[in-house]
Amino acid sequence: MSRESPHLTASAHGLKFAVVVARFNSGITDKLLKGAQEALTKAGAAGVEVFQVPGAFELPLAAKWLAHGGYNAIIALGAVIRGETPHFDFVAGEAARGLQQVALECSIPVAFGVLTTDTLEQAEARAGGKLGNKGYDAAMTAIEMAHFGKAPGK
Ligand code: INI
Repeated sequence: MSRESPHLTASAHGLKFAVVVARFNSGITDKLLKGAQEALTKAGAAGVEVFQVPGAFELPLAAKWLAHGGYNAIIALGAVIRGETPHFDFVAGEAARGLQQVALECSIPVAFGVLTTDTLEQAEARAGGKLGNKGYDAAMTAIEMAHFGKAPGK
């Protein structure tokens, strides 16, 4: 669990989740996936399906396709690490913008578990290292928002 997790302890009983994970920087994203799966298993999720895409740029379209798959929430995982060109800004920016767009247009929680860091070390610290696991945190956000989505009068 992340040291500074803002999440309530939640049960995920009866809830189904899609996890979509980018293979780019898989040394990091594999750990984010492990964290997300740990959170969902601990919370007793009724169903978890994992899908892979090449990179973070592909996450929004995959999330959009999954938005109508009967899931209570989607968890998007990726790692965008700054290089020497502006490529980082396009990939990270479009991943964030696109995932939020899917959430709002399709009315489904899409948790943003995409690391955007300057260095590999910063990513490692947030993927099961000394700063927790943002995949775990994203899954906890998805659980909380899935409950919110089922709440009467929302
Ligand atoms: N994709 C990532 O997920 N992380 C990165 O750090 C990254 N960098 O640095 O280039 C990256 N690029 C690939 C991108 O997501 C797309 O897969 C590619 O542009 C094809 O659409």
